Amino acid sequence: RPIIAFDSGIGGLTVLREARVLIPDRRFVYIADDAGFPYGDWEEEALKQRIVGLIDGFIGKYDPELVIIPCNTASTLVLEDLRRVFPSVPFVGTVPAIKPAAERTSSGLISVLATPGTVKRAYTRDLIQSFATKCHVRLVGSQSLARMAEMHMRGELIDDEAIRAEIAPCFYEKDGARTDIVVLACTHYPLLVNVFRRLAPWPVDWLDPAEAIARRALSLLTPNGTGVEPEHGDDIAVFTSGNPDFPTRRLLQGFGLATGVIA
Ligand code: DGN
Repeated sequence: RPIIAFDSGIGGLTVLREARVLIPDRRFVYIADDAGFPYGDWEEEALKQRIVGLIDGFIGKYDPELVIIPCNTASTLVLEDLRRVFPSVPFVGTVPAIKPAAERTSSGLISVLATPGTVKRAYTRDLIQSFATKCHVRLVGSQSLARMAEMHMRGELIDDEAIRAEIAPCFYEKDGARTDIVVLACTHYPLLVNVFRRLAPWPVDWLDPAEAIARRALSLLTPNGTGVEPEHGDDIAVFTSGNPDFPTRRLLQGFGLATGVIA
């Protein structure tokens, strides 16, 4: 039984990359809802129905051992519904890493960089209330960064000044202190982290939750009795709801992922 990973596009590959390292003895099915991309702009009820419907189809087809939702915009909206609708399937979500950021910050000033959807969710506000009341947390919603991450991965040119403008609000000062952690609360953003580092007005810790999510997924699996790892090239299948040429084999190879079946 495979592990399903589901995102609106290629952002979830940043989590899949870690999951395949920690969990080499499982097959993965990666689903990119490219036709629904970007999720940040969707009306909440419509997006819920779309995601539950798509996941339903793939659960029926694959009978997965576990489903990872490496997408903050989806997880902060629909994780509770998914657990209720599919009670026998374990789900691992991806939500803004506000708790680890609050534990780690020295200045007490944190920013959360996410899609407009994640920024406005009650779930995100609750995380701040529960774990970061001693810190100052600034939520920064970007309309365009996820799209720019997709362009960057396709080898298209992206504009430094446009990116600089998107990340600029993350950097602020208060009582002589300044932001020291920016939470990457959209799985697309680690794809741009080197660009962020280059353009940042000062160095910060860019918090990427991918490894923590992979660890959580591993902790929910029962050990593989056979101990046999899937054949290289046969351990991942990729599905897109959009243009079948995308994600491309080249992109997967760039991630160190074996080439997949694109259907
Ligand atoms: N990668 C998704 C996330 O983590 O929120 C969202 C990308 C998008 O659809 N804009």
